[in-house]
Amino acid sequence: MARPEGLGVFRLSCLFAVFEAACLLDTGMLFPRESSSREVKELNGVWNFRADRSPNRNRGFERAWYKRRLAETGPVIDMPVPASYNDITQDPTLRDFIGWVWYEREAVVWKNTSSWVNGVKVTEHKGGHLPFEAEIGALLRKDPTQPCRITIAVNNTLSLDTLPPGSIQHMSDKTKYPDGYFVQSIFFDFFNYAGIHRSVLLYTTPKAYVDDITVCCFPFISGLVQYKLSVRDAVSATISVTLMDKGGHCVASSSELSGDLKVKDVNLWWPYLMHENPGYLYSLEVRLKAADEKSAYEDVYTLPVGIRTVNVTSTQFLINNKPFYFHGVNKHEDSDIRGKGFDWPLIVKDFNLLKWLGANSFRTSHYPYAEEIMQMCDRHGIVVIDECPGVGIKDIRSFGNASLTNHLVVMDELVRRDKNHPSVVMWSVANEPAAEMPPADFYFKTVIQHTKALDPTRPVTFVSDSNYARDKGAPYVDVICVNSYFSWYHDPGHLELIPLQLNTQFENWYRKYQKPIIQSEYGADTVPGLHSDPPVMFTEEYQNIVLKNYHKVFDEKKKQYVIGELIWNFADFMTSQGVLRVVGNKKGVFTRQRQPKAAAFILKERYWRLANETGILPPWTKYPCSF
Ligand code: BDP
Repeated sequence: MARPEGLGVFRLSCLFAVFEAACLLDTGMLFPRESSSREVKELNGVWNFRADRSPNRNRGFERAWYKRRLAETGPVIDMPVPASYNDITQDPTLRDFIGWVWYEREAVVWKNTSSWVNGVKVTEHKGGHLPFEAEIGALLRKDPTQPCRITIAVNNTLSLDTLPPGSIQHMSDKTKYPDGYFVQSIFFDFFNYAGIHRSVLLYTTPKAYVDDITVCCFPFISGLVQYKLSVRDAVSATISVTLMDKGGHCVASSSELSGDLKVKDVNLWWPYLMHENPGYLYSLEVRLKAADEKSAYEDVYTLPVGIRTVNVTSTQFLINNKPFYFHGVNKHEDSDIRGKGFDWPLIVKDFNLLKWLGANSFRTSHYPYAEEIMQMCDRHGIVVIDECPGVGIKDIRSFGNASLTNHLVVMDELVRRDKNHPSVVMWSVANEPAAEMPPADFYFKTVIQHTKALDPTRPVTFVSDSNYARDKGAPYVDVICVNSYFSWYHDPGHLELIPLQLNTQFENWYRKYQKPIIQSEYGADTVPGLHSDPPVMFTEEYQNIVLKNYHKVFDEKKKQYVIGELIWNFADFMTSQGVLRVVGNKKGVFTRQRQPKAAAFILKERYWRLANETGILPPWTKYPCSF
């Protein structure tokens, strides 16, 4: 579509990971949406690709591969976007590649408008899983015949300061390793997939535009939405804010940059299985009109808004002032071939499986998931514990100032991206850090307090390993999340010990902190089709008994202060190779191909029963529902 010259601001938005980048934290990060004033173009598809295999992995920069077509500086292969590059070819060295890889494609921006000045660096971003964007309007030149060339360099090298941390080991023993040999050590249990995992979008706004919207609902106040807008490049602007219900009827409006919208007879946002109409979303339409000496500008952005409150007491988690029990899963962004690449068929299948299971929640273990997934959660009423990539913080050098600063920036980015999702009810700042290390206390106190200051409306947690010291991080959080693997990593094979050990775990944590507790992980590796009675480890029967023994204790403790249970894991997933992993982690209740193991049926029975027992599940959705 043609845009009148001078009105367009073009932005290249990468909803993915990786690459060093300067992302100004004072700008908004609204998901690019089309409207009468905005256009969005997906740059997904097949890109040209080359891994920089030079010894220092730096040839691409030294020889300025971005200055010309990638195919002119060396061989290229086809690479789908979005996808991890690791499992796309038969080449084992690409699967395990560490360093810079280069992506490139050409795109016609919009018919009859300008193309980009190729080869000019527009942005860089540090850290994966969170979006970044660059304004490229200034680089456009009037040459409608030339498509623009977009080059993106991506690097999966981790350091002790990155989130997650990792480290490179250079092997100097010439009797064992060839010259220049190095490996990357990681301290987390999933394959370090890399590449452009999420969509690359090009979008336009008018010159003056709505840059950010923040909506929030405060505990105990029903039907009140507080909002705040930030606008760019509008010297004087007229604002109109309209909150519309599903039928498009205005239920509240304002003409201020910030304020309260009070909704009468409000349709609250409810979790799945807690209400007959879960995931109710209003639309907040923001219209900005501005003018300068040259032109008049109008921008329109519509944000889905769910109205709900969240609150925590010493024994309960309240959504809309009603007790909410998390019966859900931990997930990974992971599947065959595409690795961590975003894939709609997979996402929709996973949501169908979640609903089949009767799961009302998940934790984004161990990094932020694609924004489209968060939008699905909003629409379907799936409650989310939103975790940052603070996984595997195990080395004492990862508790220094550089890491801490980076962790605070990542929390800024995560909150900025996900603050408006009603499905997000809690932030998780880390998974199983080495909390017994002395600097951990100051480190997590700082990160947790920072997160609370960023968003006073949501509780904060960090996920503890039951193994580790119990006094780091936990004093500052609102909800205690504990992972434990009784009869698996502790006393393997001794299923009979689960009730005693789990009971002790809960009692110890609650006695010390008087805060509600979520069992944020438990489970057992299970090779589908492997059977044994009496049960032995790795069989489907063993996984079943682990679950049942945990469930007995949950049933007792949920009468007191246990407010949720999240199985590890929703589906089997890929890990690095090692003697403890047989082609990945097999603790899924579904296989990696999303077929149920026997445990999935046990979980399904339980979750539907739990939903019924809360007494708020309306009769027309009673188990076995429509499945
Ligand atoms: C937990 C970790 C998780 C692992 C799991 C396991 O949080 O990332 O995958 O153990 O070992 O401690 O299966």
